[in-house]
Order: sequence, then structure tokens, then C-alpha cells
Amino acid sequence: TNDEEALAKAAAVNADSEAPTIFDKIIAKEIPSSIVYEDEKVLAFRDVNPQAPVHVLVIPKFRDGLTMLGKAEERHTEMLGYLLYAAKIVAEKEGILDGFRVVINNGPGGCQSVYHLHLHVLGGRQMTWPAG
Ligand code: DGP
Repeated sequence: TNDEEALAKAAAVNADSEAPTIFDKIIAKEIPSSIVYEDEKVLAFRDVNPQAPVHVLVIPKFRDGLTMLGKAEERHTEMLGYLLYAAKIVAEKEGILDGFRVVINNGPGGCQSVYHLHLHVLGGRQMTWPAG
């Protein structure tokens, strides 16, 4: 549809940019978010456009070049592992440990719109497969 094309175009404009994103402002608490979990390494907050009863984003506080998973380098492996662990902490806190999904959208073709690596943690309903 035209809507989908417009969204893909808007996403592509920001693709692969090292520019600060809205998530920097969320980390700095310059714009409010509903925080589910926070520690020195990561921040987890509710997605503004939830696709499930539980929809939380988990992000590294220090992006360190991780605009997207496709930019991962060996130095990022510890953070990448920690993000998955933090997703589990979020699922546990939200009471969805028995059924949840973790998603990373990568690049314009993957529908990524914010170029600060983030995990989507989704649950609270029956998830279906394949994801759209
Ligand atoms: P992605 O399409 O994978 O890049 O997901 C980006 C997500 O970020 C999208 O689901 C909506 C969410 N998002 C964008 N801006 C904000 C915001 O200002 N606050 C919150 N809580 N979520 C946001």
C-alpha cells in the first residue's frame, strides 16, 4: 500500500545514520518513557506503539556504533549477550516467561526505524508464526 511505502521510505531516510536518535533523549530522561528495567548498561521501556499487551524495548545505554545489528563487531559481543539477558529479566518482571518473543528489526528492509540497536520483547498474547 502507499502507507507502507511511505513508512519504508521514512525509515530508509534515517538508515545507517550515526546521528543521535530519540532513544538518546529517552536514556537522558529528556523525554519521558515508561521504564520497566534499568541498570548501568541497559534501559528497558514500553514501546509507544505496542504490538502486544507487553511490548518493551531493550537498548544499550552506550550505543558504541551499534546503530543496527548489522553493524555488530566483536567488541559488541558482551553487550549483545547482555541485551538478551536483560530481555529475560523484562519477561520475568512482566510475567510472560512462559511465552514471549524477542525481535530485532535490521535496516530499511527489516522495518527498522530507530538507528540505536534495540530488542523488542513482545508477549501477553498468543504469538503467531511466521511474524509478518
Ligand atoms: P523499529 O521499527 O524496530 O526501529 O522500532 C522502533 C520502535 O520504537 C517502534 O516500535 C516505536 C518505538 N518508538 C519510537 N519512538 C519512541 C518514543 O519516543 N518512545 C517510545 N516509548 N517508543 C518509541
